[in-house]
Amino acid sequence: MMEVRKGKVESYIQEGLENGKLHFVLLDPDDVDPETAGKIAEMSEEIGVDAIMVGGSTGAEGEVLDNVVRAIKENSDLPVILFPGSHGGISRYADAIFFMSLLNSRNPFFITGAQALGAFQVKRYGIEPIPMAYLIIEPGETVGWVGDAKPIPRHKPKIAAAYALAGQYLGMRLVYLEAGSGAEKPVPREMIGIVKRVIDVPLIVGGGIRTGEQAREIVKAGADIVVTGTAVEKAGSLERARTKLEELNRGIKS
Ligand code: 1GP
Repeated sequence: MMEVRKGKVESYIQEGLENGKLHFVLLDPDDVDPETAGKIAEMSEEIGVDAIMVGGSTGAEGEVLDNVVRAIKENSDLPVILFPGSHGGISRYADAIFFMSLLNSRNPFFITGAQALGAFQVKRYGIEPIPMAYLIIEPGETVGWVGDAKPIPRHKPKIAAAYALAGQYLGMRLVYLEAGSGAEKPVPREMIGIVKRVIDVPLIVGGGIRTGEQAREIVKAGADIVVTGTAVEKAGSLERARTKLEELNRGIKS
């Protein structure tokens, strides 16, 4: 894809989607050191990944977060999009932030509270905010627990669709279905299909996607953007991370 200009990450995503499906790699600063993050980002760019997301539910804050974002920026031209667990997950070195609301949280802090606490910082640093509806699907894993979500049952796709459409009507320009990082199984295909049929904004799906075949199925079901994290982060070596990235990217794009 083309180079991204500052403040243009959302249009980069939109233009990318005109030509096909996108693959975003999530790096959690609590799990990867800056050097490894830089190398994975460099590899990701070579392989054809479209953006790097940085964030996590625990410990992805302050200097630890800044150092990972800087290492990624130094080693690749891919846009870096923050994926914050709260207002602590903001780094001045990032290009954009998924300004997300965990719509099915029971705790207003994760729906509007953290957003209010972080808003001035986003403005001060000139980070591009991209409004996004964030929905936790069973099992939800750490983010479901930390975010005090009432995870949407896997066999209730219409509940997910209703929340997704509400998100769109509230003005959010992306919808993210999240099974939780490291989930045993990704979001069910039927749920992805029903949500996709109902909304008009791009659909992001992540959590538990480990193989190229799973990624292909997720795209076939209707996802526009696929997020992979654990499969790459925990590959065991950089060489294996490259092989895994290639496999996942092929699944998404072919
Ligand atoms: C988590 O959806 C992302 O927020 C990625 O999940 O780590 O399971 O790939 P995985």
